[in-house]
Amino acid sequence: PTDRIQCPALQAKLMSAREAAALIPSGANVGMSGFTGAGYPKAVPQALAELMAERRAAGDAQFRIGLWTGASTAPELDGALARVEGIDRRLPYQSDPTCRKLINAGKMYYTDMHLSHVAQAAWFGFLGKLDVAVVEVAGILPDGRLVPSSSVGNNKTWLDQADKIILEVNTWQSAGLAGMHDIYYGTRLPPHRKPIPLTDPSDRIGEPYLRCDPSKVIAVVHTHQADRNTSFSPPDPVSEQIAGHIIDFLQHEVAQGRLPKELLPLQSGVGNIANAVLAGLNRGPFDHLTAYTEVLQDGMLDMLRSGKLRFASATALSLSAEAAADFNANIDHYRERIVLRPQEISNHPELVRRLGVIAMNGMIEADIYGNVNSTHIMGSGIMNGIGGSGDFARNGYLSIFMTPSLAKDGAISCIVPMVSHVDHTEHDVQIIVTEQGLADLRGLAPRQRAPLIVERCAHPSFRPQLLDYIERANQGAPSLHTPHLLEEALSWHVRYLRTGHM
Ligand code: 0RQ
Repeated sequence: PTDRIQCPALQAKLMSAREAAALIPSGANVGMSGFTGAGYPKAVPQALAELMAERRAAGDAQFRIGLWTGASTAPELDGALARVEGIDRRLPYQSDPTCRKLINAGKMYYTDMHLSHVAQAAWFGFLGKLDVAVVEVAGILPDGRLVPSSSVGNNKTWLDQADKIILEVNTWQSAGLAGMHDIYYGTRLPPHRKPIPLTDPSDRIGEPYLRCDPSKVIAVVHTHQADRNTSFSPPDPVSEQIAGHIIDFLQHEVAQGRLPKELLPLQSGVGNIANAVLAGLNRGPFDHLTAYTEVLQDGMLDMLRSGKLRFASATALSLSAEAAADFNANIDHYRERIVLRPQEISNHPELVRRLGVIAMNGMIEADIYGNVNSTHIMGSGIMNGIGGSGDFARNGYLSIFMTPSLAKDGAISCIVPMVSHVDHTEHDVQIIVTEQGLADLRGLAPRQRAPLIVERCAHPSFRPQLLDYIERANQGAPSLHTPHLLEEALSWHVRYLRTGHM
C-alpha cells in the first residue's frame, strides 16, 4: 500500500484493523464514510463488531456506539455492528435488513434525516459531539490531504468535526479517482453564509482533495476490497410502463415549452424503477442531458457511455459488479464527465432550486390528495429512510413520485385514502406515476386531485373502493376542502393488519 500512503507521518500510523478498532471507546459518536454501498470503511467496523462480541461474551452488554454516515452502507458496516447490537443511535439513512429489524423491534434508535441537513446539523451542534471519524480514502498525499473514495457523503464534515480520525486506505479503489471530486470549503454558519457559486452541474467550485489535520489521525489501515455490489434486475414490465409514462410526460412538457429539449438536470432515486427510467431515457428522444443527483447508478453510466448524458454530478456511485469494473477500466473517460461532491452540496436546496432539477423518486404509498409515504410500512415500521428524496422533491422544478400500483401480490393498494405516514406533503408532490398512468397534480386543488389520482394511478381492483370513499367523503366530511371520513381514513391499513388484505 505504500505508494498510496505518501505522507510519512501517517504511514507511521499504519496498524491492523483490530488495533485501530480498539481505539474507539464505548459510547463514542462515530462518523463513518459510506453512501449507498460506496466508499464505506470495510475493515474497522467489522473488527469493532468482533471486539463488541468478545466483550458481550465477557458479560459487558453496554459496549455501543452512535453511528453517523452519509447514507446506507453495506453488510460489513451496518450489518456487522447491528448483529452484535452495537449501535445505540443511527443516522441519517440505512437500508440494512438487520438494522431495520432492530429499529423496528425497539432495540436501536434511528434518526431519519434529509441528507442535505446532516452536515449543517453537525456544525450547528444539534447532533451532539462527534468523537471519531472512520473514513475510507483512495490515497494519502505527501502533505496529508486525502484522495476521496467512491463516495464523498459527509466525509468533509466528519474529518473537520471529529476529535480523532481513523483512515482506511483501500487500494481496490482506482487511483484514477484522484481529480474526480470537488470538495467545497465555502460553507459557513449563519449569519455568515454566502451564495454557493454553482450554476451548472459540471461546475467545479472546490478542491479535488479532502483536507485532514494529520495530528488528529490515530490510525491508518490498509484494505483491498470491493464496494458492495448493487445488482439490478433487468427492467420488469411494471417498471418499463412507469418509465414509459414518465418519458411521454417529459416529451409533452417539451412540446408545451415548459422544458428545454435537453430537459433540466435529472435526479433519480435508487432501485429498479429508477434504473428502468434511465434505461428508457437512454433509448429515448432526448440528448445532451445532465444529472444533478446524489447517486450515480448503472443506468447513468450507460447514458454517459452512449453520450445521451453530457455530465453527471453526484455524491456517490452505486454500481453493479460489471458496471464497477467498467468504471474502473475507463476512469479517465468518466473523470471528464462525473464530479462527486459532499452530500450537503449534491442535495443542497439552493442548488436544486437554481438548477431546476427534475426529481424522480420511489415511494411506498400515496394518498388521494397527493401526500407521499416513502419510509414506513403500515404506519409504524421503518423501511429505509427519507434519504435525499425530500431535498429534491421540495426544491426541484418537477417533483415526480413513482410506485407500482399494488404491493404484496395485490393485497395492498399503493394508493390509499390517507397515507399511514407522511414524508412528502401534498405541497411537495407534483406528479404521481404508477404502471397504470400518470397524474399531473400541478395547480390542482385537493378535490380536483383525488379523482385524477385514482383514475390515472390506482389499480382497477381498488379503484371502485377509492371512488366510493371520495364520493362519501364529499357527502359526509365536516368540511369540503380536503374531505375525509376520519374513522375510515386509515381503515384500509387496519384491515390489512387484521386480514392480510386491504
Ligand atoms: O418489501 O422487500 O419485504 O417485499 O416495500 O418495495 O417495490 O421493492 O420498491 O426498492 O423501489 O423501494 C420507497 C422503499 C421503494 C425506496 C422505497 C414493500 C415492498 C418491499 C420495497 P419486501 P419495492 P423499491 C435517493 C432517494 C426513500 C429514499 C429515497 C426508498 C419494499 O424508493 O427507500 O427516495 N425511498 N431516496 O413489498 C406496504 C406498501 C408498499 C410496501 C411497497 N404500499 N405497503 N409495503 N412495499 N409498497 C437515494 C438515497 O436517498 C440514498
